[in-house]
Amino acid sequence: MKLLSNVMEQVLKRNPNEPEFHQAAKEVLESLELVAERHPEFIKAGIFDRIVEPERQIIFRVPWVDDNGNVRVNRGFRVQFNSAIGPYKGGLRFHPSVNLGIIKFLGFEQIFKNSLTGLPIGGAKGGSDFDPKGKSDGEVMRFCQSFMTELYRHIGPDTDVPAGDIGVGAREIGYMYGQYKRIKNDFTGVLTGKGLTWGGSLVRTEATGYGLCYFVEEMLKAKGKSFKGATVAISGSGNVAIYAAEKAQELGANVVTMSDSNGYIYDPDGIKLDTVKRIKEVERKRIKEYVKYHPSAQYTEGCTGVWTVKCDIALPCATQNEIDEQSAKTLVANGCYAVGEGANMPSTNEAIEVFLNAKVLFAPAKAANAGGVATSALEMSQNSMRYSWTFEEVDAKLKQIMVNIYKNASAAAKEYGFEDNLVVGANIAGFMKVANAMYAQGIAY
Ligand code: NDP
Ligand code: 2IT
Repeated sequence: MKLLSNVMEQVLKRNPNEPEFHQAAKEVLESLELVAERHPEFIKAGIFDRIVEPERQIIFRVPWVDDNGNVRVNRGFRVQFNSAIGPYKGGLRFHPSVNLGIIKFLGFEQIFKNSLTGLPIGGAKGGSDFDPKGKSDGEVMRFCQSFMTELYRHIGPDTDVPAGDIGVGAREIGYMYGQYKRIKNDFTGVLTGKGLTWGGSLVRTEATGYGLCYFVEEMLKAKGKSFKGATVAISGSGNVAIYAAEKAQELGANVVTMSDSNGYIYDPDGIKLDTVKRIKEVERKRIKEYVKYHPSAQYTEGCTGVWTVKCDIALPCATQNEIDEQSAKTLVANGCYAVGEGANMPSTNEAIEVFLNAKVLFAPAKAANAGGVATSALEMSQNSMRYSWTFEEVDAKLKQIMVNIYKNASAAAKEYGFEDNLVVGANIAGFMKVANAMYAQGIAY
């Protein structure tokens, strides 16, 4: 890094103890060095210095009462990173690991991802260190209500539109939407991922996983390959993993693994998704339950072991940094020829190097998992029109968006001399639109 090394230095200095944010910023800034060279006007206008600094960061107390009458206190976050091309947009994550640095890395990634969708949405992320695991419905409801009692004043259908992420699904969106509506007396599209009878969009539940497979299929097609007959390893067993598995199977793949933070299952005959959906979506139990129903499958403790299973295509759909350098080397040694990132930043920067050096077809998260937020933006459109499209209409739009993202990322990679490097291509294509908008809108003194 030459032109942008001072920007990275400033990120490190100004944001101590935020390794995930440093990692995300480094990957993007390294990709943008040539852009900086070709666009001195962006340097002069401080675009790079400004884009790494969130427009607004909100941290708040979330007190709630558990089933035993004890007062509990969690911390809530909303980082409104960039609004150059549209209202802030991005999910809410409820997980005990959540801290400001993690929300900042996610919000930063969201700027470029949202830009890649081609739809008018800015970048944001939020969440809490609340752990929904083991909590009753009543506890989750009271937490969500308390969280929204503060968050509501910072969001709005034309200001900031949150959605789900890890630990936030249909149930949590429902409780938060109910509380927002009660406080504001407004029935608006302030959240996405809503239920289908109260403003939600068809396909939003499936969108991230389906979109991931549409993207990967396009990437494979360019090299004369496809999902048909391929052995696929998937990590995670949440929203993204389940619908990635569903679409991969539909496209003819044999999906052989799924996991959670405790361990992974291996079913050489192909994962039975009905069982996974029942365990995870209805019963909210652990993935190891799967082997009770399918004794020919194996369960192994420890989640990173999933990458030792031989596969053609790997779809990491759990969490950040779940594939390190060693796991990447194991995947390559076992013949894996394509990786599609369903989770946000699931590969470390060292793992990405391994994949790119081995000429593995690599679909980076901010391009490959953009189908979720793209469909959220389609939900916003439908809410504005007070109208709903059919499943087929939304699905066709999602597919077209994913194909376009692939085309734009691969064209940008080629234009800048990095043919086939979708990491660089996605970063540049996502950045350009935001940078041009920031440039046009001037600097506020
Ligand atoms: P869910 O909460 O539905 O599922 C998360 C899954 O990942 C669970 O199986 C969970 O296991 C596992 N997981 C979570 N944390 C860890 C960890 N530290 N180590 C190992 N496994 C872990 O979340 P989603 O499916 O929505 O999200 C998965 C990923 O996809 C995240 O990176 C998210 O940011 C990203 N994403 C989500 C989108 C969406 O629309 N939902 C859109 C784009 C990206 P356990 O139950 O044990 O915690
Ligand atoms: O990481 C993501 O893109 C999401 N969690 C989805 C965000 C959204 O607003 O739908």
